[in-house]
Amino acid sequence: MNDDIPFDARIVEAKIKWARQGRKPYPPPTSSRKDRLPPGQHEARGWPVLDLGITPTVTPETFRLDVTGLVDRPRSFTFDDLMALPQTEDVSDFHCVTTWSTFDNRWAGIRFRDLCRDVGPKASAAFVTFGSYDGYTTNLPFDACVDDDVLIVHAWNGRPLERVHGGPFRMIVPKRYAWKSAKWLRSVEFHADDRPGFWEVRGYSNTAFPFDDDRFSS
Ligand SMILES: Nc1nc2c(c(=O)[nH]1)N[C@H]1C(S)=C(S)[C@@H](COP(=O)(O)O)O[C@H]1N2
Ligand SMILES: [Mo]
Repeated sequence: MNDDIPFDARIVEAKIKWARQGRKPYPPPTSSRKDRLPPGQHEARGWPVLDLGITPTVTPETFRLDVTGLVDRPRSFTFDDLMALPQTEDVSDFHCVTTWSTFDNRWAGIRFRDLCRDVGPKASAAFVTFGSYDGYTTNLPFDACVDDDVLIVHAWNGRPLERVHGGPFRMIVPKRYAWKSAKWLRSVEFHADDRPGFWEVRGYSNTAFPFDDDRFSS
């Protein structure tokens, strides 16, 4: 259970408790923008920071992204290697399980799909594990990762992605709760089998669909 990560136990214990109780952490929303707000969410002021209490220092010089597992061309990408892949922008909303959402985030980065073109996942690669510099992991089905809006981002609203938000590179997977979007991206591994990540083994939903209020595993 990632027991070697020196995470902040208070942060982790509180979230495990919610998962055990299977309860919604706060009352339902009163927002007028219900149409784009998933159940139980509210629009945050600013962009909150949420992680395990560890903020790794990763610079463009030291950054590496190791892509391994069921791929034809495994590769360790440098910062410049990633920036040399096709660049794109997308605007999306972001939903954290602790009930805050942020709207209209303008992301710049590389489509995960374009990274896949480079490494060539094998037909047997059905699941992906994202690994981070703080030791965090999260998992997704491969199919969920190749949507247009799934990006490896390096900028937010026209500015380089701040270190506290996972810079230099993090994942953004808008259709799932934010814990599926790994900050300080370090590795991508393709598997035939599903391997639950840090929160997924601690009572959080494996699927994590905000609009289904799909927060905890039953
Ligand atoms: N590496 C790493 N990525 C992570 C986390 C983490 O603890 N470590 N927390 C996740 C959770 S629970 C959330 S809500 C978002 C928060 O991203 P933010 O701090 O940029 O808002 O990052 C996700 N990605
Ligand atoms: Mo979260």
